[in-house]
Amino acid sequence: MDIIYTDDHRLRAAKTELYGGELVPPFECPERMDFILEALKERPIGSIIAPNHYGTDIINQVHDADYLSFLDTAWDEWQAAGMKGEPIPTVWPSRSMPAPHIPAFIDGKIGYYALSSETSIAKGTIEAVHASAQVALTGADHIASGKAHHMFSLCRPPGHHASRDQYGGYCFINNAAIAAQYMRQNGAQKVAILDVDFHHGNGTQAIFYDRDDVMFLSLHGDPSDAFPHFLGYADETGYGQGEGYNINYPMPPNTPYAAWVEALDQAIASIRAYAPDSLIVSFGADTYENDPISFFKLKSDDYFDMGARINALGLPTLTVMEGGYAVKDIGINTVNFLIGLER
Ligand code: 5XA
Ligand code: ZN
Repeated sequence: MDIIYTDDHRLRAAKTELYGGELVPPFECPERMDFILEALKERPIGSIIAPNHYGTDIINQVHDADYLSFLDTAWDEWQAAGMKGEPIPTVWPSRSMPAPHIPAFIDGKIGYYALSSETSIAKGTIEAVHASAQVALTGADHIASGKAHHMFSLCRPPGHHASRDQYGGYCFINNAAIAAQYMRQNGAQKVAILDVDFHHGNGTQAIFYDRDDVMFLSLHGDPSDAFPHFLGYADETGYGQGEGYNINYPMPPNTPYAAWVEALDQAIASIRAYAPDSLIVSFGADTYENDPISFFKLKSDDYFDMGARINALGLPTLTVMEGGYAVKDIGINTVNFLIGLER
């Protein structure tokens, strides 16, 4: 399995994350990629190749134009307003303000386009975000063109929390969603996205919620206890044409692999019944027992089995990197998954 990767992710190097009432160094940091690359060097699974460039057509189909132009200029506008630190939203259109205008001033705009407050935008963020999107599109192209049966898009920043017009949870452009849209436009009639990151992929769910050509299945920490809190419940099953094509498996604190894998097997059975042309796995290693911001109890060896079960579907599969913050072990766990996937 080849790996798509670019060093351009390093352009995203925010200094601050609002966590536990304090400004701390972001959990989502460039070192995450270094540990994965190191593990891939120790246990090679294929070549590491640079992304191609596919422009912005597909990105424009998945995200709104006003949101993308906000991302383009947010850092510069924040600087121009004379702000000292990194942009963190302080006000939102709340339930009592249901039809918000888009404010002109950057402080208001950030509140409009952010879904959460941990994700600081910094100099270089937008460049890294677009590079990450091209990493996803390159992986999608290799699968859609039949050049490869398995590909790994080593995306950073991640994407699954980004909706059509909101960023947050360290995500800006939804890499898995643009990969699915690319595949749909390049031969696939049906695509399934299986999200095994600890957090619910609220952005991916929202983007495809009313569609039956992209099925979305997510295994995650129960949103009643875990970020993103306001989406990811089991009764969210799709809307209109999309009814029945969204499946959530929320699970409680301390879930071990033995329980988690029962949900995985159910998801796999649903994917088999859907019979997609290709599969996208939103992979996060934050299901790991030592992840600092998550609460599942998966062990390093469990990732082999996870990969092998998904591989048994026999589908052309693109794995897209999402979260995982136990940086010392993120490489081991990710490579275990990828090796399992090729078993
Ligand atoms: O998959 N999403 C993440 O790992 C980010 C969660 C951010 C929580 N504040
Ligand atoms: Zn996550």
